[in-house]
Amino acid sequence: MSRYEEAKKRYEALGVDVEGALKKLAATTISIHCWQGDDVTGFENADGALTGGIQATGNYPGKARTPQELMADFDKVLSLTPGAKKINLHACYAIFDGNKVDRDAIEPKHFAPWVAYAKERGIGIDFNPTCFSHPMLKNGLSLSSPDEEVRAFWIRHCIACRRIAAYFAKELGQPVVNNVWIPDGYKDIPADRLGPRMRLKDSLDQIFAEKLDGVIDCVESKVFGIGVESYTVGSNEFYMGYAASHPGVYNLLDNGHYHPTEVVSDKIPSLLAFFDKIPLHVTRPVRWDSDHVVLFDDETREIAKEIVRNDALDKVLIGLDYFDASINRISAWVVGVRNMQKALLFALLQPNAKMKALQDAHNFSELMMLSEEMKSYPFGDIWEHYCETQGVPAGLEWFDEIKQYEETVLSKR
Ligand code: RNT
Ligand code: ZN
Repeated sequence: MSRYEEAKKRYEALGVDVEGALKKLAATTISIHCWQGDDVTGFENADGALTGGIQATGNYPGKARTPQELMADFDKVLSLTPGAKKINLHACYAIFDGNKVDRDAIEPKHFAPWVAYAKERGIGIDFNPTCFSHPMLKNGLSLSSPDEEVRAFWIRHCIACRRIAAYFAKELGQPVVNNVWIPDGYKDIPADRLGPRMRLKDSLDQIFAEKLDGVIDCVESKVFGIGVESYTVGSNEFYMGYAASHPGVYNLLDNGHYHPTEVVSDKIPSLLAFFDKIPLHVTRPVRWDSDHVVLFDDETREIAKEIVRNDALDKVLIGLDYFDASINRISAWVVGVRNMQKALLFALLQPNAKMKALQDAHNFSELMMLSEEMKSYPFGDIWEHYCETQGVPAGLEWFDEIKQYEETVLSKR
C-alpha cells in the first residue's frame, strides 16, 4: 500500500472523506497578488521607487522590472503551486507602451496584455485601485482629503478601476474582486476624526454609484501604518459600517490590520452571520502589519478551519497579501501559496463533524485530545499525493527549480 493509501485509511477511520477533501481543495481559488514579484512598484516609473503610503523592505537581487519579467516569474509560481488560481493586479501595473496616462485616466486597454495572459492560462483576475506612491497623495491623504482637487482625482481613479474590473469580468467570464485600500491617516492626534470619515464616505458613495456586472466591491480597513500612528480614516468600524449599510460592498479582512491579539479567524464566523461574501488578504504580521510570507502557522490554519468547517469555501474569497524583498521573490510567492493550500487541506482533513459534536456535548477533554492528536496525523502524505495529482512538485524538489531560475534568469537582471 502506498503512503497515501495508508494515510487515507487512518483519516477515513475518523470519518474524514479524503477524496472529497482533495476535490474541494482543487476547486478552491487562491488569488495570488502580483506585487510580491516587484515589491509593489508597478510599471509607471522607470526607477521603480515607492513614494508614500506603503513600504517594502529588502533588496534581494532579481526583481521583475517589466511586465514581461513579472509575467515570466508568475508563470514559475503557477508551475510550482497546485490548485485553482487567479492573479491579483494593482492599477499601477497598467501597461502603457509609451502612451502613459495618469491614474485617473486609465482604461481597459491598458490592461489588455494582462487579459491575454490570463486567458492563455485559464485564470481569473482580481483588481485594486492604487491610492499610494503617487504625487496626488498629498499629505498622505487620498479619498478623505480636505483638498477637493485631490479627493476628486482619487474618486476618478477608483471609478476608472471599477470599469477596468468590469472589463476583466466580461472578458474572463468570472467575477472580479475590486478592493479599495487607502493609506489615509494622521501621525499625530487629530482635532477632527469625523470629518475625514464623512469625506471618505462621500467618496465611496460616488465611486460605487455605477452598477457594474461581475464586480465584487470591497473596502479594506487598517489599524495604523508607519507615519499614520494616531489615526486611520478607514478603520475597521468605519468600513464594517459602510459594508453593512451598502449591499454589494464587502468588508475585506487583512489579518495584518488588527491589534496584535485580535484574530481574523474569529472575525470570519462573525461576518458569515451577516454577509454572503468575505474577501480576505492572508498575510503574516510580525508584531505589526509587516507583510511577511504566509507560513503554515497556527493562525493561517485557524483561518482555513473557519472557512472549511462553516462550509464557506464559496463565500470566503481567499487572496494573499505579502511582499518580502529580502529573499528570492519567487520562492516567497510559492511558499505562501503552498502554505495557504496546505492550511486548507489540513482543515479539510479534520474530523470536523465529530469535533463539533464534542463541543455541543461540552466534552472539551476529548475535543482537546482529538485536535492535538490530529496535528501529528500523516497530513504530509496526503499533501504530496495531492501535488502529484496536480502535476506540481510534491516536496523539496521545487526549490531546485527556483535555484535554477535564479541562476539562469534572475541573476542576469
Ligand atoms: C496595505 C494593504 C493593501 C496592500 C496592497 C498592495 O496595508 O494591506 O492591501 O498591501 O493593496
Ligand atoms: Zn491588504
